[in-house]
Amino acid sequence: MKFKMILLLFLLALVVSTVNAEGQQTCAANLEAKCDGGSSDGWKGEFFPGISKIKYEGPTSKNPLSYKWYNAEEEILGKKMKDWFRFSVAFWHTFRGTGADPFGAPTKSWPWEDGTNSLAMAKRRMRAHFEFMDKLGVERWCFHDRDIAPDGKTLMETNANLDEVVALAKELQEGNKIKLLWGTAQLFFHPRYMHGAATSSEVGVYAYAAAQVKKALEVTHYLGGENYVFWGGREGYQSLLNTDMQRELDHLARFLKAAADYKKKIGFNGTLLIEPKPQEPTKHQYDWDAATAYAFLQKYGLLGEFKLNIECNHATLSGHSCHHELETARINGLLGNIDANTGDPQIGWDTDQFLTDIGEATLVMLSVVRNGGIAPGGFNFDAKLRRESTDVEDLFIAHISGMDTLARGLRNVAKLTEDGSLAELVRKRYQSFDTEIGALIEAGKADFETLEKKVMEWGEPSVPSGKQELAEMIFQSAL
Ligand code: XLS
Ligand code: NI
Ligand code: NI
Repeated sequence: MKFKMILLLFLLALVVSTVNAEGQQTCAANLEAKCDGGSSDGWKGEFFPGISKIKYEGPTSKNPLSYKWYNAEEEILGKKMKDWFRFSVAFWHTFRGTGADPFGAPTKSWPWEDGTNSLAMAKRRMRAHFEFMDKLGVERWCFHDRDIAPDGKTLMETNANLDEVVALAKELQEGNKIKLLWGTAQLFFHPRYMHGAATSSEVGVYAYAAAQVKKALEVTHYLGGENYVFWGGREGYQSLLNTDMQRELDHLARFLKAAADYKKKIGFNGTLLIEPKPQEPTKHQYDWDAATAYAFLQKYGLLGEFKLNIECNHATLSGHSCHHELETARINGLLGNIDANTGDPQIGWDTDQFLTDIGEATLVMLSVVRNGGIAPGGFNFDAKLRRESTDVEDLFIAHISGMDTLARGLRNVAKLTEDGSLAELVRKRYQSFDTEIGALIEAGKADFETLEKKVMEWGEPSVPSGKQELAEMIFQSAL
């Protein structure tokens, strides 16, 4: 009897330990633990056990882990929803975001993190990232070079680390049919970049940044990246008193031209994108907003080589709306990509929240639909969980919510398009130009004498209502 009991307990223990080895982590979820000495990433089984593939369940679903509005394969305005959006997960927020803020320590303790910045940890994180995208049903991702692999002691060692993680990412991309929307170089975190990268006052730093971008372009190309982003977080100034602004802008232009040349040299066909932002961390970033970036590209003969990556939170920081920035980019043929996020009207910095305002999402989608889509760009969730959101499932919920909000925006634009009255209101507003004299003006053939003659003939012009409230009413009725 006693023997039978012991045998039973032994068998039970065996079953439990096997299940554990197959389905759970094998490394402690903490601190200095390097359970396998760093040779492999030492994780077996799923990273997100208990979460299965997120499905479309429709607007009546109460399941937080389902799509209510985003139905990837559904056709809207002649394109599948997934092709309008080309959604992307930002590796830095989702897998490197710690919840720390200028006043407080990290709050996240994801089970797969061991507290180190080792190469083994980088690989484990990469595998968690691909399982996350697969379960979420998002087919694209974005990264900074230093998010995905740790710095080494020399540039050579750093590049070797990067190559090792990139090789794994390439394997995982192929296995999961996931693509790289864009890569970028982190030219703002390391102290060497404190005065800027391409606009640093130190020539050695300019050269270092060039070497870093060279490598980042190469790995982006190797991973089949569809775009490459330049966000000049430290390309700006804190004080004009110690800054030669003209020289710094000239250097920035030389740097971007060299990047465009190198892109061609290695046969990389992705679009180069500049991401405007007015400030933070600098007091004044040179690529302040879309119009400033456009003027810069024009001045330095770089139009045609670059497009823009518009981030909604950056738009509001610059005193514009996201819609304004998107329209400015669109009408100049520069709308390349969207960093889909939003800010907080009461907090003055780049809070990088997931977009949940349906009105804002509808305005964003108005521009995107007018542009005929944004491929080869996409919607990159440059957005992070709030510091207080600490469950693993929150990572899913946040992305689902952002995707559903934008999907509602697209559905609303389809309603507005079908209804047609908003477009008709705008058409009517300008119809006085659909005349002989209007056509002359638009063709640049109406001189001031001709126009003066017309005024003598017409007398005081009649000025009709702008119908703003009606436009707002039509817009609201689609939400
Ligand atoms: C920061 C930027 C950054 C870029 C990529 O404010 O949004 O995350 O998108 O370097
Ligand atoms: Ni961004
Ligand atoms: Ni940002």
